[in-house]
Amino acid sequence: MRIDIITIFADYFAPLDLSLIGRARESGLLDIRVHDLRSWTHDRHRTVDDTPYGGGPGMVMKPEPWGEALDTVVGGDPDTVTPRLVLPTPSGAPFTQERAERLSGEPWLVFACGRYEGIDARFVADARERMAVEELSVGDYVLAGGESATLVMVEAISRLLPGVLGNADSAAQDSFAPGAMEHLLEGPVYTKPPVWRGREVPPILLSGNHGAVDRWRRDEALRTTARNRPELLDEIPPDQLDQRDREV
Ligand code: 6GU
Repeated sequence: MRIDIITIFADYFAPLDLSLIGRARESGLLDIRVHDLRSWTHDRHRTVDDTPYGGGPGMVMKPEPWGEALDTVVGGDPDTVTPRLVLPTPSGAPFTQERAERLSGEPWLVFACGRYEGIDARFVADARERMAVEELSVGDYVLAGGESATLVMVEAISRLLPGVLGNADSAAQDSFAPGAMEHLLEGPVYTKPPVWRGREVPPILLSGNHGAVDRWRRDEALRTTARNRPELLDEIPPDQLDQRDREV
């Protein structure tokens, strides 16, 4: 997969050299290119923003650098694939695991990281004429810019690419992944030593009884969900709940 990121803070993306994503880039599974929006300005101050028409607080990002940046990154060849443009914004649709899965199937994504009060709407309208555009939010709070939201989305998408996770099974086991534990949050996990500061690992996890372990994990997932996200329990289709579930 190819991912282009356009930003005025290219240094913000240094973490993409590390860990899982760093290895995926080295192995060629991921081609991530970070671009400085200011390289498409032409004035001495490399201006990317201006005051909003209609008045009001803050600044708006000018359309010209964004338009030139997108033209350059996307290229002129109409025979090659066009990317999907992602606009991180608190006004966007919710970025969920389902969206991450869908986006992980795309060959090419471009993230346009806005700052200040956002990007001039004509840039978005112009882009929509040439490619699919998604405005996405990572949660109901306001960040200073799209950079940290882009890091979140790129990580969630990248780890779903075949070969990026060490254990091919681990993405399938995630909270929010489709399957038997869909709608449930994962419960507690344990590793060695068997006793730490007087606290034992739940003996069932040492029993070797896989059926009993699965049942215990489901019980704990139900308890964790009831405690932290009770509204998720209402999403579970009744036929996916057995008698034991209802007793937890
Ligand atoms: Cl994607 N951007 C900004 N600036 N703030 C946000 C957000 C995105 N998602 C939630 N808050």
